Amino acid sequence: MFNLNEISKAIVEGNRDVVLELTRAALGANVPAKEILDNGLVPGLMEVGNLFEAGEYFLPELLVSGEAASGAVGLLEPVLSKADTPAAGKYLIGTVQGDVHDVGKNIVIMMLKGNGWQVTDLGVDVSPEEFCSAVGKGDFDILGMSSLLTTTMPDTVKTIETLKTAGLRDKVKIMVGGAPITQEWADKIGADGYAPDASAAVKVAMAIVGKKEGA
Ligand code: B1M
Repeated sequence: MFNLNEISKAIVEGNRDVVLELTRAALGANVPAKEILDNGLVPGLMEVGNLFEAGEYFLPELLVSGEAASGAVGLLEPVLSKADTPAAGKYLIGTVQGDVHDVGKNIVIMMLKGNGWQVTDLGVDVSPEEFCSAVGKGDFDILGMSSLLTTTMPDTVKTIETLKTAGLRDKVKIMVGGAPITQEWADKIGADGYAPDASAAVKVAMAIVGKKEGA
């Protein structure tokens, strides 16, 4: 049996080489990519967050652990993004302005792609104007905004307001997510959907366009 705790430990230690080596080994041992994420990478990052909050880790530690996790997520991409389902719809996504966290967003993207979504990723630190311009030019079913900081949550509202001003709010359904975001927040700002994690994001997206997962 593969010990995924070793991946968590290497994430906490910020040891990118070991994280990559163990992730490759886990994939080679046929451990499902979702399990590597849920029981290896994510718990490691959560522990890093706890150590940061406790004042034992600082920004450099967050950075190296974040980079190690991003590298491993890259290795899981071909597995998680492989879609054998019919086209589900078009999804535009980005991390809101002032926020550079993208590990969670990238996992959401992989899961969406793996379920037949065509995804356009605007990256991180995306301004309301950039979101708005992309919505105007494209024919997306859903716009998804990721926010990992309490200080950037209001940027989800700014984007919605900017879309309203441009007369584009009704052109697209809006989903929000990220650690500090809640269903209550989504309701308050008038978003059409909220998901606490990547698997739920796929379910919510499918429900929004009236399709079933894997259908
Ligand atoms: Co930062 N950071 N960080 N950080 N960082 C957090 C988020 C924090 C909780 C750590 C802590 O204090 N415990 C804290 C935020 C506190 C708060 O506001 N509530 C924090 C802070 C304070 C900061 C800085 C301000 C630190 C500083 O400078 N003093 C700074 C801000 C920089 C900025 O953005 N302007 C900062 C910087 C960074 C790094 C850049 C160094 C690095 C990010 C690297 C990267 O992303 N490429 C980093 C990291 C690694 C973290 C932690 C440790 C890990 C984040 C992560 O990847 N989690 C994080 C601690 C934590 O999360 N507990 C922390 C794993 C990931 C799989 O989960 O991103 O939540 P998550 O995504 C999930 C769900 O949320 C959901 O699905 C995903 C997969 O299941 N989801 C969606 C996400 N987006 C979605 C969208 C959807 C639906 C679901 O629909 C559209």
